[in-house]
Amino acid sequence: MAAPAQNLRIDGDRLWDSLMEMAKIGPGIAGGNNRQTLTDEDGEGRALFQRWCEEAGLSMGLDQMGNMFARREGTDPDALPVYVGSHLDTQPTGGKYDGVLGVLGGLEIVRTLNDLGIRTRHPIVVTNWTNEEGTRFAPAMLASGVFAGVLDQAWAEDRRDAEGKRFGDELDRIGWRGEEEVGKRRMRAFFELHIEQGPILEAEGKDIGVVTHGQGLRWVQCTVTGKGQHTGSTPMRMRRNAGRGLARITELVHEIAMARQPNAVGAIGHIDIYPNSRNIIPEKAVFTVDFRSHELETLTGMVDELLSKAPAICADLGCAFESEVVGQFDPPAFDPDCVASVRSAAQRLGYGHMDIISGAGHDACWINRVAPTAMVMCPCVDGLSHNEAEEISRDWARAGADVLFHAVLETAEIVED
Ligand code: HGY
Ligand code: MN
Ligand code: MN
Repeated sequence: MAAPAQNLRIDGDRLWDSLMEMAKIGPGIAGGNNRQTLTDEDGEGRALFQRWCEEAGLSMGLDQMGNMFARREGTDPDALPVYVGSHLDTQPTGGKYDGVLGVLGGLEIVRTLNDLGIRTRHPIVVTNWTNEEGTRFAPAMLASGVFAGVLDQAWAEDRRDAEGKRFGDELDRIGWRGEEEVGKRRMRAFFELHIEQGPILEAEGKDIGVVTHGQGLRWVQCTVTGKGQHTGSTPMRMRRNAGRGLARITELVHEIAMARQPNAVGAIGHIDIYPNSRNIIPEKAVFTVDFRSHELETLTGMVDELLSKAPAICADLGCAFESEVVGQFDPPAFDPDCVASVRSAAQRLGYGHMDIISGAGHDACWINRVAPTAMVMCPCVDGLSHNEAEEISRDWARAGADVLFHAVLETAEIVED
């Protein structure tokens, strides 16, 4: 298959305008977005994406987990489609680009092919995966995990948010559950464009990250149980303070990751204290440890060390300790041929690029189990993400979408007139 011509480029201004338009839906309080999965705002964002897809002549498929599949026909209807996409849901204090750049970058490829009248042999399908973030309904990458057959659909639909609302009920409530069975689609390949969400590309002065691998992840939800008592009248020696267990385990998690540098990270991002009253000694602390590494042995070693030490720490405080793994995936290695098409696209287009390991999890990490998959990354300012101040430049968005365009086009095969 001949490589796409060097002058084939997407319309960076149109992509940027679409990003800004989508960012108006589910605005945050500090310039970013709060468009959490299966909220009304998520429904609005889906409707806008659907309208844009229909305006681009795409036919929309929707499966039972709310995954959206907007299809542009190829000349060979039997050829497996090339999928391209990411997610439209955001963190509660999310940015405008995490996930959205990958979905709208895929749409921009279709818009450009329409403008240029280019036909491809393989169909192209632009995808929005439901609940990539996993912040309202754990775990992350929930619907792509069901699609890849690694997560059970009934289990996924029973996941509950902090208010006890059920995933399946919320999907029905916003009206975005399709009839299509999940995971029956077969793909020629899947490509995902995503901001790096880390500082490496910007620091190295590169416009493109060629993602060869991803980090594996373990989310260990811990429960420390002590005794709720009066903060004023209870003698110190009688206290069983669950908050102290949280504090000591927070430090332990940091030490476990620091002992494995540079190939490990660990932190506790989700914390609930009960009853969370100013004058009651914390009775219970529920929190999630987030460990990551691209080395499986390092990742499992961190979990083992946590679970070997945490019970004794809590016992010493007169508290009980329980844990449950609520999210996990092993370190993925992406498809060498797809990765090569990303790398050659960056070279052909003259963008500075480097191989990189993804620090964050992505839907591509699961889809990599069922189809040849690769990712394209662009920098973000100061490496900041999962923060409303997340920012990228127009040039970075354009570069990422150009490389995505060429990788998709090379795989979907241009049909010469
Ligand atoms: O948690 C992650 O890595 C992804 O951003 N959901
Ligand atoms: Mn993301
Ligand atoms: Mn994210």
